[in-house]
Amino acid sequence: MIQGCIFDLDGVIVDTARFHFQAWQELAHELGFEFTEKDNERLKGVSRMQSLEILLEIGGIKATEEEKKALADRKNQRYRELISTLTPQDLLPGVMDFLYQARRLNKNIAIASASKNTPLILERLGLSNFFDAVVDGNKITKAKPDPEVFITAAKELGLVPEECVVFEDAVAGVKAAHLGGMIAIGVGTKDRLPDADINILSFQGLRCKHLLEQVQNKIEIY
Ligand code: B16
Ligand code: MG
Repeated sequence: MIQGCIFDLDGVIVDTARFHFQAWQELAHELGFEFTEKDNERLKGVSRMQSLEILLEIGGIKATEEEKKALADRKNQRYRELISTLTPQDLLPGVMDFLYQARRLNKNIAIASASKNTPLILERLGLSNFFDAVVDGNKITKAKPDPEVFITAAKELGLVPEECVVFEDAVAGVKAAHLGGMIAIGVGTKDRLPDADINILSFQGLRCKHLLEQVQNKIEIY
């Protein structure tokens, strides 16, 4: 029986991907190359330093460890400037209603994000004390697709992985959920997230009870 819902943050609760994209793109321009929205897909759910590695590979740029650290810091400073403009209005459509439905069904809810900026984002959204557990890039050492972030979240909720369902918008995140032994709900099309057990396009109008029944059916089939 599903007892816990674990939500990725960026791209699931709030659309911060456009800010990550803007900050990485500005860095690419400073370094003298183009970085497209399609390139940005490869960075979703991936840690900051891994994202930088991908960006430098796209630009064909070599850098020392020290230079990489400085570049990542520069991007993060810009990103924090951009996310400081977030307000509760920036929650993705239907998210708040869905979270309240989960609460009414007595489900535990957690955030599991690769982002070290999770505390600032939750504060801007007015959700600092809303979740039963928050596991983010400051608490974990292994980035998605490693399941560490989801396994830790389940543990903090006092649940076993089989009792949890994960909501994810990134390919690496869906893989991490599966490696952790959890059902993955892909927030995005089947085209973009082909391995998700169930795909939803948004939380708008979504009935939590109905969705969890669908999840339960999947578990029984598997
Ligand atoms: P930061 P999620 C991920 O968050 C983002 O999808 C990814 O693009 C970003 O590089 C990563 O967080 C690290 O973020 O630089 O803020 O620590 O999707 O796991 O919530
Ligand atoms: Mg995400």
